[in-house]
Amino acid sequence: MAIPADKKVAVVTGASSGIGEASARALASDGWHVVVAARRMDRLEKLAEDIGGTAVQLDVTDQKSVDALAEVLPRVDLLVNNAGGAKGLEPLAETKIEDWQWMFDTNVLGTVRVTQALLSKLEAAPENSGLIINMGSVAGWNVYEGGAAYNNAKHGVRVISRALRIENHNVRVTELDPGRVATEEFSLNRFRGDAGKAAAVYDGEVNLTAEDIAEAVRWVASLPAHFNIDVMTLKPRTQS
Ligand code: 8X3
Repeated sequence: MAIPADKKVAVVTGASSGIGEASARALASDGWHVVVAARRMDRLEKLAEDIGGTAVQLDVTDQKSVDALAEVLPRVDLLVNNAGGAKGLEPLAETKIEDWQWMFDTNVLGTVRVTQALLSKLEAAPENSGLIINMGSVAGWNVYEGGAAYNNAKHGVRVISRALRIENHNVRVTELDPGRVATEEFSLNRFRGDAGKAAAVYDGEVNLTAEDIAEAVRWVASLPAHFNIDVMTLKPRTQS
């Protein structure tokens, strides 16, 4: 679907599943025109059809792909930098450098690339209402065994949120930091496709769902332009 110029436009990266998909659905139900962006077009097109949004293929690790996204957007009122993920859970001594590179390229540089490309459009939102929501993690506050690379990357996302807030007063910046959210793909990716290990993380636990996080996205995005939420930590009741 074409992107209307007379409706508030939200861009959600990593929208083909999990928190990204749920956020896109929640925002659409609140009246946003949602541009869903990710690599997997088959899933995106179905989602866009469901929510009356627009699907755009995006690889946040590829500058050309990010620039192409910016080119098709007549306006942007909200950017949800959600693309990212974890790969591996080995002790630092055994981590693979290519896993670090992937985690930095998606979580950190992906957030920077998309933010840089869309910032002027966000700045042009009416009455300085432009908003960026960065998907951080409790991993950006803590260090846990096997988390060295992912912890680093999510600490990096937090630095991006803070730097933007200091440097740019025309655009609001919120960081959402989820804890344990039962999202199959996140865990499968972390455990390199081992479905048993991926599921075991959530078994017998109280978990949040992607829809819980999407509810926070929807609420933050509904706030008036004078109101900025800096950081929200979102955890299931039993997660310390
Ligand atoms: C994912 C949450 O606790 O696995 O960002 O690091 S955690």
